[in-house]
Amino acid sequence: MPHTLFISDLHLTAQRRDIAQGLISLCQSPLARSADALYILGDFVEFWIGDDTPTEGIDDAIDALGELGTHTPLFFQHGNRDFLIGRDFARRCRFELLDETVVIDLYGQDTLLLHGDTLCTDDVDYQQFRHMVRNADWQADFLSKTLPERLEVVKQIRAKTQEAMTMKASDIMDVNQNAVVETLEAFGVQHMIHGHTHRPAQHTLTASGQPATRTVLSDWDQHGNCLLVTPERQTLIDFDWQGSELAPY
Ligand code: LP5
Ligand code: MN
Repeated sequence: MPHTLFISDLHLTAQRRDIAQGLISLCQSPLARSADALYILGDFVEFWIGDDTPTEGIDDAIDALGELGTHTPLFFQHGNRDFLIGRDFARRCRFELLDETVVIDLYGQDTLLLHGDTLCTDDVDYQQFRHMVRNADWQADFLSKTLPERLEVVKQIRAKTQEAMTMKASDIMDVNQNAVVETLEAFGVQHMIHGHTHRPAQHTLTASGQPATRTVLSDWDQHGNCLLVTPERQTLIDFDWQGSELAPY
């Protein structure tokens, strides 16, 4: 059965060896090795401060992904944690870098793929922050710093972010429904898959006066997760770190 897989929000880090094991299990699964493609829709790692970011402690998982890439086409979209992933790391992982919003033909259904943070338009503070850190000059200045300096900047930003998030209502850190519909209509599609919000679900809505769907991928804090798409259906699969639930496929 032809199938395509989608994952996001692993937040891979040396401090979470269970998540690394989950990715290795997925990459070694027959499901992944027989897929038409695997798409990673951002926040693959906990943070990325340039392609010289140390990867000790997760090298085995990264190398498992790169090995999967010799069997299965891999695609990657930046998230708000890893928008600095560049060509060197992409080459190591054997994934193709995608634009931040793309439309793919998914078994005859044009489907919009994006990380999802741009849909959280009620979070004005975040959107202003995003505008700053996505600026090419700002990034060039940041990347010109030494690794220790960049690590210190990220530490400061994470502290400020976590403090800011405690003051935010939960709903402003979810997508704005108008932004969802406007984005679908702007691209002239009826289907969307994204991550970022850590609120996995398969939503139905209306866009351009027609039925539409929005599928939200799960984060990997408690378990592995992938969206399995076949010509017939979409299924969000939670799996344990050994990938037990992937076996029947
Ligand atoms: O990441 P998550 O899901 O916890 O929260 C996001 C938004 N926060 C961010 C910030 C990142 O987590 C920071 C770590 C990224 C490191 C990799 C990039 C390193 C290179 C560039 C350095 C920045 O994305 C959070 C949203 C939340 O999603 C839900 O959508 O609410 O947004 C915020 O909390 C942002 C704050 O509201 C405002 C910004 C505060 C920090 C400003 C410091 C600027 C000083 C720069 C120093 C040079
Ligand atoms: Mn995110």
